[in-house]
Amino acid sequence: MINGWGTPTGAAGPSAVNLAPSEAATENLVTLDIRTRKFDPETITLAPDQKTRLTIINHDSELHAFVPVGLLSHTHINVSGNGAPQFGKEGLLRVLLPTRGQTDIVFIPTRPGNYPFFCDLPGHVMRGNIVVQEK
Ligand SMILES: [Cu+2]
Repeated sequence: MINGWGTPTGAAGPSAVNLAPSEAATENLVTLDIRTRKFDPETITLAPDQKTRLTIINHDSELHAFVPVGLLSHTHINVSGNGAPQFGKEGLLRVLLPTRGQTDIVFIPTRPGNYPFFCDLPGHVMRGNIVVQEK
């Protein structure tokens, strides 16, 4: 895990029990599956300013990449899972997902717009769009 958001501390006290479900409920869970060299779904719509957990799962028996264009630049993110994230000056460049690999990216989309994503491995024609709705 990189850049933790502050996982709940404390064990089974009454306040921890009450806090955990409401924390989880505020997270928008989105799954992006990769199967037979396709992203599913190809279009993802996100609400702005809402904490989002994007789970990318590679069901294929070959390597794939998730390359987001613009969406996650200059954005604080939290990446976990067995994918290999690669970072540049502007933030996350791409995540390489091994066979049956999974990566979770937690972030808050703040800029409404249309953000393409694709897989940049040679010969793979795989792409999709993430739409962040207007505020
Ligand atoms: Cu691919």
